[in-house]
Amino acid sequence: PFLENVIQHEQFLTGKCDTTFIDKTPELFIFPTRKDRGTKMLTYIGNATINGVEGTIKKDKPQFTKLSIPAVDTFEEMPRGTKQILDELGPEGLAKWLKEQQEVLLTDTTFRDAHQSLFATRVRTKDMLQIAEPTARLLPNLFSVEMWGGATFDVAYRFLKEDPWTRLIKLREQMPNILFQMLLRSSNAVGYKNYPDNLIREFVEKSANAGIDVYRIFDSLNWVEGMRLAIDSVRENNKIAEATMCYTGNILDVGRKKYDLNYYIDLAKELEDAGAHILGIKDMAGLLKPEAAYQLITSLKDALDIPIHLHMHDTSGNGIVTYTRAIDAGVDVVDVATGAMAGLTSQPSAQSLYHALEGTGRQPKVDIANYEKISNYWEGVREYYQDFESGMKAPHTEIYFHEMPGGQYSNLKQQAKAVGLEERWDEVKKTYHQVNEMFGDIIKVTPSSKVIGDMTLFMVQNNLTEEDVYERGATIDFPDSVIEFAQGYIGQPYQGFPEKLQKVILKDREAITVRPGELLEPVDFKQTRDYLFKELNRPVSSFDVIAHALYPKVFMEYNKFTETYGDMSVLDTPTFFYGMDLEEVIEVEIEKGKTLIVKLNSISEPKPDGTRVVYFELNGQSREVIIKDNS
Ligand code: 3PY
Ligand code: ZN
Repeated sequence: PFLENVIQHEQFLTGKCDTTFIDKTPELFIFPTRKDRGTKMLTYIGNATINGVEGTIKKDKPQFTKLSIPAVDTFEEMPRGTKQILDELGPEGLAKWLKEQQEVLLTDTTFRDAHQSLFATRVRTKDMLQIAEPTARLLPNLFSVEMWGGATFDVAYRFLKEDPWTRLIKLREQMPNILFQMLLRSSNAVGYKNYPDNLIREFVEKSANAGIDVYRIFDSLNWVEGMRLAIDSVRENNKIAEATMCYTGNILDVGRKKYDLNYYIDLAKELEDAGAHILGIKDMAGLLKPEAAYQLITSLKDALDIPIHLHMHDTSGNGIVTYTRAIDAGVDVVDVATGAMAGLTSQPSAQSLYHALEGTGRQPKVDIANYEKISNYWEGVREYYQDFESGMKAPHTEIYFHEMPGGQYSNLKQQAKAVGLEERWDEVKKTYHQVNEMFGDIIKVTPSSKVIGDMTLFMVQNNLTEEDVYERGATIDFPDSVIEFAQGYIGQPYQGFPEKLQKVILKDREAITVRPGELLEPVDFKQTRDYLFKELNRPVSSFDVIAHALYPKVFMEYNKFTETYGDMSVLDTPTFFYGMDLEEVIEVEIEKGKTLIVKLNSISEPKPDGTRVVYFELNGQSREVIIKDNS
């Protein structure tokens, strides 16, 4: 609106105006009032109070218990950790050091995959920051903290209305001693499609500068060609390339030949040759059974020189057994989550594993009492996010049948609910299995899992059988992600596409067999920066430019939000999700040393136009905001 007001008007600029100009163009004289920070924030709180927040259940603000933040001496010197080892020895030196350790090392995923898999990636930076320094001080022997990448990037902008780069930078300040790890979807970066090569390089360089040390790099079809650029970029930045193979199927099932032990050994060697400092094994659904883990790790230890890092989800309830067998076989690092954020679709519990390894000689060197303190904190925080939990209450061994990744389960369930398929969830899971077979039994992890998920919902919603797809395919408009998959835009599946299905989906479209990134125009960073500067009317960082290149729409909407309401990452989480109770008083530190005290006094009945007046006190002064009641 600023750009359209009177001083930009052509006629005004020529100077040829008399008073009729005002009469003819009254709209030019409506000037937006610039709201101050306090009013913007009150508008957000008023809105959350009256209308609720997307994804939460509209209800009175729940009463939460006070969080238990472990006391640490912040004046003491920070204990040394793996970050110092990397800085001193470099990535090769660190990998060598890792192989020499007698005990198994731990990656803690609480800041990333645990909440991605338990409650749709909703943990806000504020809740991480309060426990960051205590974690660094109380658990300095961790191998790494996985705290970025995967879905955290998108969800931060889209739903939490906060900047993921700020999360990285602030956490880094608080945790200078432990390696920071992220999940990088190779040429899909932290998105769902292929991006141009220069964007991947820029993303790796800038995230490395901002604090990422270990990159778990995977391709959603285990297609090594799709991973080379990411591996090379990480190496060029002198960071740790953990090239990763995704585990699917079951190597113990002799009837299922596609992904057998040899498949994984060959793939691992290819990744080592491609420059991996560490081999990652990513069991995104939790399908690796204990004996399979023993055989796999034993063979890989024989075949490779680099250390091995195992990641899994505990959906089946067998996670600790799998880990203990993998540790017997010599795995170097495993992924765990702090107890209160572990189990089910998340990672196995750090504390459970610690106790399970007593007397084995490979028990991790962590202070278990400290882990319990950290876990207590998260137990409280988890309550804030109750509305996003998937509802899974006990282990699901049916995972071995449908093979859905931990991170997808809660998401797909939400999506199914959104399109009215909640009652047919069982059918959705069965169809998911069937669609995987139709697609030739593919690796299922973001974004290939999304292809299977989208096709599944599409078939269930439209009551389509497999035969229908082949017989009536010519008249069916398949979901975009399915078409892109058939076109080769997310890469080449192992042993190729099933031809008949590919033809039905493609119709007269062409499929590619080269790396999609080769065909994409490079991003013009300068042009993006100029565009953003003009649009946002504020200084634009390299981080903004990358974010816009990755998700233009989400990023612009995020900016619109902050323009309207300000930076709401400063609010406590209960207020962010549920607004305020009548008579409640909260304190909001909007910047260091600057705190606003907010009291909600009353809310008027709706007026005929559907608006309500919300009466606050802000630092003792009355303030009112007008909010449209959407109910
Ligand atoms: C992601 O890509 O976000 C995953 O966690 C896949 O398992
Ligand atoms: Zn995972």
